[in-house]
Parts: sequence; structure tokens; C-alpha cells
Amino acid sequence: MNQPILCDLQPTLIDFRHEVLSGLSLSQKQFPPQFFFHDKYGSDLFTQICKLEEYYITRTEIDILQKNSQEIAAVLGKSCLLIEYGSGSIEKVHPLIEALDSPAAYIPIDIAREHLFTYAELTTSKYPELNVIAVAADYTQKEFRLPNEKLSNLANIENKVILFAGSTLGNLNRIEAIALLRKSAALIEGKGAMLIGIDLKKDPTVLHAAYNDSQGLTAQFNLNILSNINRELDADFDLDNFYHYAPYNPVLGRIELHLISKLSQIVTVSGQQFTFREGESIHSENSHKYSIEDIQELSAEAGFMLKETWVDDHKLFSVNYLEL
Ligand code: AVI
Repeated sequence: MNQPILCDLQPTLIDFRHEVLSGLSLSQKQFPPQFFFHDKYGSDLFTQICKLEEYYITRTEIDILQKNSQEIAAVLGKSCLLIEYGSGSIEKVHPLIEALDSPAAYIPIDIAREHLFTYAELTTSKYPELNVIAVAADYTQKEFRLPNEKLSNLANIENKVILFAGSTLGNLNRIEAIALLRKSAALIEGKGAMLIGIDLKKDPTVLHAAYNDSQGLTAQFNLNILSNINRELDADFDLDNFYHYAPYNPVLGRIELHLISKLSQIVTVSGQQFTFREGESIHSENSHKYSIEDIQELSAEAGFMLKETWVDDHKLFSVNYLEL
């Protein structure tokens, strides 16, 4: 049986203590969005969120990829090298892989090594003809490169395409998003394309429901950051003294996740004290929403041209082909 090539670039994990202490020292307290996935419980909660009726993002993207797989595969062309950022363990790309015409290889990249390697093995067992090169790495790092020595004996590659699914681009601000797109252009050596799943602007009540679900899973996902800090950094956050708040900001076109202090209080983390006023927030995430025009502009600013967009019938979500 064909085996995946496993390539461990030993991604360095973020310095949790440093990020927490510096984030809490800012006048607008904040955490980076990666904190949600810091422990298994956070990742499991996200898997559950993705199955919620109110959180339309995951199922809508899968649906778009499934329904349009032939057309998308035709745009990607023959002998395509498909690179996937943050592939995780969701098999949402499999319908596309099935539709591709003799792909040169599939390169899933993820920081979570164990999950990635299990997923790579599963993909190879499902598609024994496919070359799978799984890369454990942090694709957001400046120094990240593709393991070119592993690609040298692949048959002729006619197109290199980076798939970035799940609307994770939306968790970056505009400057960060453009920087990631430019870095991606360099990764494929200025020739190729990106296939990006991006959540669309829509009725704010739909967005509000998606990030304030009735089962309270998103609230737990947000508050779990404080539990992790308590456990790992000898902190004394009282979770009953904070609540999840996730409004849509129509001016900035984004859902914002906050943890709001219910009262004035002092919290100790690793021996340092942090004062909270009543109503003060820790800003834990932004989830930007785009219009097709926004996507066109963003692409152009990063040196790409938006060539094709596929959306669902309700125009909730988009999958976009951006060419260099
Ligand atoms: C990972 N990311 C695309 C999710 C989003 O929708 O922005 C994270 C999330 N936050 C709350 N719910 C889901």
C-alpha cells in the first residue's frame, strides 16, 4: 500500500505565558485567536460548534466544495499540486481530490502533528494512487518553506494551488490577511493560485446566532481560555465573574468575541495582578466577513486576481479562486 510521506518541521508552539501576560497588560486586554485551540477540550468544542445548526459555516463550505467539485477541479487543471493550510482532520477536501485530474500531490500542512499524520494515513488509504506529503509546520511563520526536496521526484506539476478553507482568513485583520496572501504567493514562487473559503457579509441576526448559539457552546469555547490560564499559569480567574459577548460590528464588518468582566476585580496570573473594571473586556477574536467586492480588493492588494467565486444558494459563504 502507498504510504504518505510525513515531514515534521517541528513547529515551535506559541509561548502561552508570554502571550497571556502581554495580552492582559494592554489597555484593551486581548488574546490571540489561537488560544481557542490550546487544549483538546477547546478543539473538541470547536468540532461540536461546526455541527451546530446555527453555525452554518462548516456545512455550507463542505456543500459548496461538494456541489462544485467538478467545476473547481477543472479550474485547478491537470497535474495540480494541492497544498492545504491548517488541514486539521476534517475531510472536506476529499470530494475535490476525487474530482482532480491526475493531481501531482496533496500536501496537508498543520501544526497539530498527531492529527495531521493520522489524517494523512486515512487520506492515503482512501486514495492509494495519490501522493500525500503531510507537513507538520506553522504556515504563518515567516521562515516556513515547502519541503522542496520531497517534491523533486513528483511528475510535472502544472499548477500549484494553496487551499485555505474554513474562513480562517477572517480571523486575521486586513494587514495580517494581506501579509499571509503575499507570503503564500512567495511560497508557490509567484506562480499558481489560492482556493480560499471566506464567510460573506449577511443579515447580522444570522451572524449573531452563529456566534451566540443557543446551547452556549461558543460561550464555553470562549471561557475555556480562562480555564486553561488557571490550570497552566497558576491563575485565579473565577469563570462565574466573566461572560461571553459576541456582537457584530457593522462598521468593521466583523464578529468580535469578548470576555466581559461582570464586576470590578483583581485576577492573579503567574504572580502578576491584573485589575478589571466592571464591564471591561478581554478581546479574544475577530471573525471578519467579506463581500465579493471586498475579496476582489483584498486579492488585488496582495497581487492576486479573483478569477472565480462559488457560493451557496443563500449566499452565506464563498469559495474563491485567486490567481497570481
Ligand atoms: C476558526 N474560525 C474560522 C472560527 C470563526 O468562525 O471565525 C472560530 C470561531 N469562533 C467562534 N466560533 C467559531
